[in-house]
Order: sequence, then structure tokens, then C-alpha cells
Amino acid sequence: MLEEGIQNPKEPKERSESPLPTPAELQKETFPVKKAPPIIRHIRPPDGTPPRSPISALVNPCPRMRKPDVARFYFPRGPPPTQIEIAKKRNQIAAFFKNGPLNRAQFRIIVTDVLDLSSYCTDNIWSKCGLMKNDTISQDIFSQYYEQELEDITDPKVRLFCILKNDTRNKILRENLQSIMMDLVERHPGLRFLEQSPSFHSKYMETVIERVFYTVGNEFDDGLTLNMIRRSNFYDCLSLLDQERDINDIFDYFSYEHFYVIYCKFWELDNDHDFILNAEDLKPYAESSLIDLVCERVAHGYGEPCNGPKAGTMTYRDFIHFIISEEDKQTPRSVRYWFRILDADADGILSFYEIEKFWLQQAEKIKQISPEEFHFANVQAQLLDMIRPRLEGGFTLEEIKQSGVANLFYNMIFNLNKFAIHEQRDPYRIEQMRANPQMSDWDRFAQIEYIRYAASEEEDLEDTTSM
Ligand SMILES: [Ca+2]
Ligand SMILES: [Ca+2]
Repeated sequence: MLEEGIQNPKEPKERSESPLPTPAELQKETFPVKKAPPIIRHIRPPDGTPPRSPISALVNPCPRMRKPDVARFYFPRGPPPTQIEIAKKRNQIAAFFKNGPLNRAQFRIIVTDVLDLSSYCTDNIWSKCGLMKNDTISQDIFSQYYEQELEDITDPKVRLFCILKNDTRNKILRENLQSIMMDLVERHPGLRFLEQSPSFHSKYMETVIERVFYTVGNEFDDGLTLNMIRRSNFYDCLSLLDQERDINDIFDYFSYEHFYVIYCKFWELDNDHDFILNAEDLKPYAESSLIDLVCERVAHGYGEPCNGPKAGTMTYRDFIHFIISEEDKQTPRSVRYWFRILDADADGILSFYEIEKFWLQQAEKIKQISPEEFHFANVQAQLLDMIRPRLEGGFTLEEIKQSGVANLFYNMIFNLNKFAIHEQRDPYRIEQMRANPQMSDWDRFAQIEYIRYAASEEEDLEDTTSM
């Protein structure tokens, strides 16, 4: 047996009678003696073509396996419609066109009843079909577009994305929402009063579009993807526009009152009205409740990149991101916004030496209004109590997000007024939260401020009439 094991492998050997290999044979088969790995032949490609992978030039010794018959379960565009559903939709479309081509107003019923989209998307379809505003649409033109682009989609959010997206980028850009906004300003019953003030149309439209990009998109600001649309409530809010006559009841994106508050807040800070703010302009915001260092870092784009004409300046759009982040510190986006403001060395950890720099300015402010002294050690203990971080030296973004008290945490570091309001447990505020639990911090802020603006306008009016 031992001799067999060291036998020259070139010599033919007699196999044993046993149907099973001997231990020595087994050993040889498992460990072939110093067998070199096969050489990969490099095939010289003809000039002008890139080299091919050597593997693909060799004959594959393994026969190709047949793919197992597993039912497809992931459909990026939603499960496909059945033949019955396809036929039903085609019949529905044919019925709407039975009297010939339709104008834009007549076509809206197809957008809502067949495509299950907001009627305010009509103009996007119109331009996808290559039509001008005053053209009519024939059944042939629409069916060609519909069968090619929309027929296999059952998820209306996917349909919305396909109608709005920029075709070359496969994303929704700001300009792709423009026609929805123009139609909205022209037709929505809740915006009739704006007819007399065309100068505000573009600012209202810009504000709504920016709020959509702030809420649905992300900081990379590279357009809205299908997944972003799917995860968001944008489709639902657009659909609400056809049912809700008071646009102010649609808090997300479209409320005119919310726009009014954002615009007035900006106008109050922008003294020279060139629609640009710097850190100095920002400091009086909300009765100067933010510390200077925070205002400086906001204007320099540490929270989110700013688009002003020079470093340290913000546009109206940048201000929208700032004010929503400031007034609602609980959303994932605003938690990130303020984390970047405070994480001065950008290492992903909010360390106590960073927090202390901001706190020193906060402490100065406290000194001006209160004889009581607050030591950083106490603040540190309170912050640790709120978040309970894993590391000793600081906090991670995820920990602040998960804590559910990001607003308190941030306000304690840099917004004295807001922190004091929480500490005092303002009964009006508690009542407001109880009455409208569905409202976000932003919604509550916008509501209170709008009422305040409306009241002061009425007071002004009374003053002028009594004079
Ligand atoms: Ca300015
Ligand atoms: Ca840091």
C-alpha cells in the first residue's frame, strides 16, 4: 500500500478489484503532485479595439446551466397589468375620444380618471406628446405615447415619475415642476386672490418647488429619483390639489400661508432687498435667538451648500432650507443640517470641545438675561442624559437622530429662546400640540407666525382708518 503511494504517476497502475478507490488513490486524486495552475492565454486584440477578457476567449468547459423557472417577484415599475386591465384602460381611453380630439381642459379627465394622476400634471403630458398649449390631442397621438411609456405601469407613483422626469437625466429637476406650478397658480380656487398680484406668482412657485426638493430630495441636490418619489408623499399631495379647495390645508409643499411666512421672514432680514443674505443679516432672525457662530456657519454653507454670489452669502432658496431646518429640528434632513453646522472638524463625531465653542456664546447670552450661572459641565451632563451616546467624547449623527429629542439637544446648544420655551412648558404650545398631533413643528410655527402677521396687518389697517 505504501509503495503504491509513491509510485510514479506516469506508470499505468493496476486498479484494485474493489469498486472503491484505495486510500492511496484517494490521496493522489485529492492532492495532485505539484500540478501547475492552467496558463491564461492572452489573445492579442486587433488594433483599435480594447483588450478582451482572456476568459471570454477560452471555451467554457462548463455547459451553461438553464435558469431555474422562478416567478419574477421584483418589478421596479410595479407589477405589470394583466391583459384584461390593459384592454379595460384602452377602452376607457377610446370612450373619452369618441367625439374626436380633445383640448387641454377636456383632456384633464383622462389624466385623473385613466392615469390616476393630479389634473395639474396635464401640461407635462401635453409636452411629452410634443403639443403646444393651444393644440388639441388626438387618440392616435395619446395612444402612441401611452402605449410606449405608461401602459405597463400599474403604480401611479411610477407613472407620475415618468411623466415629470427629465428624459436625458432620468430624474426630476426643478424645471420639470414648473408647468404644474403655473397651472396651479392659474386654476386652483385657493389661489384666486393671487390673480391681482402676478409679481408673487414666481416666488410662490419657487418656494413650493424648493420645499419639494428639500423634503423629497437630499443634500446632493442632483434631482429627484424614482425611489425618492416612491418614498415620499408628493404623489398624494399633488392628488389632494384636485379635492381640496383651500390650498392652505395642504401643509406639505403647497400651503400659501407657509409661503407667506417664509417670504416675509426673508424680506424682514434682507434690508437692501437684493434677495441675498449674509451672516450679519441672519443674526436678527427670530429676535436674535441664534448665536453668532451658528449664523456664520449657516451663511458659509456648512449646513447645506449656499448659492449666494460670493462666499458667506445665501439666496432665497438657501434661506428656505435654513428656516425649515431651524423651525423643525426633528426631520432626518434637519438633524443632518445642524449636525454639520456643529461638527466643525467634519469627522462625523460631535465632540464636547466642539459643542463647548458654541456653548460659550450661548452662555454669554444667558448672562445678559439671568443672574444664574450655567456651567458647561451641567450642560454636558444634560446632553449626555438626552442622548446617552456610545462614545465618551461625543455624539454621532445616528444617535442624535434616534434619540427623538434632536430639537432639545440642538436648542440647548445654540437657540436660547427655543430652549427656554420648552423649559417653561408653555401651556398654549402644549394645548396646540394636543389639538393637532398630526402637525409637524414646522406646521405649527408657520400657523402661529401667519396668525401673527395677519393680526398685525389688521392692526395697521385699523390705525390708518382711525386716523
Ligand atoms: Ca440683502
Ligand atoms: Ca467633530
